[in-house]
Amino acid sequence: MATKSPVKPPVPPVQQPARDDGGSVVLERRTQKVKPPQMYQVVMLNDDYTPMEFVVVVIQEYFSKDLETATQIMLKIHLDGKGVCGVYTKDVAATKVDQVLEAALKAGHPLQCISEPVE
Ligand code: TYC
Repeated sequence: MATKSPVKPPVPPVQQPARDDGGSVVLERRTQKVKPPQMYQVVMLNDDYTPMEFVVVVIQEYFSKDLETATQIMLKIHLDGKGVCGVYTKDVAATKVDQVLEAALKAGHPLQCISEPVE
């Protein structure tokens, strides 16, 4: 004769909706697990040799700025020693830096730029 194996109580599934006192089903609030990515700013540095016109063209071309905005950014760099050209995810910022350095090298200008995490 077959004997019945003892019935185990069902294991409650993880993350079941909870019940409040009134018998209604409520969803528990969960802490946000997904954070926005760390952003990086591309900072262009001043030097005494790169022509202003070249810097303006580079800012327009690689940072999608109009002539007026690019000119303002270039003048800020010229006066303050450095300036932010744009803010991107890490990979995009690194690509922008590469593009600017390659364009400067090709044109024979010492223009430098870096990317750094935004605080
Ligand atoms: N200082 C340069 C000049 O007087 C112009 C310049 C501006 C160079 C911005 C670099 O990132 C720069 N010709």
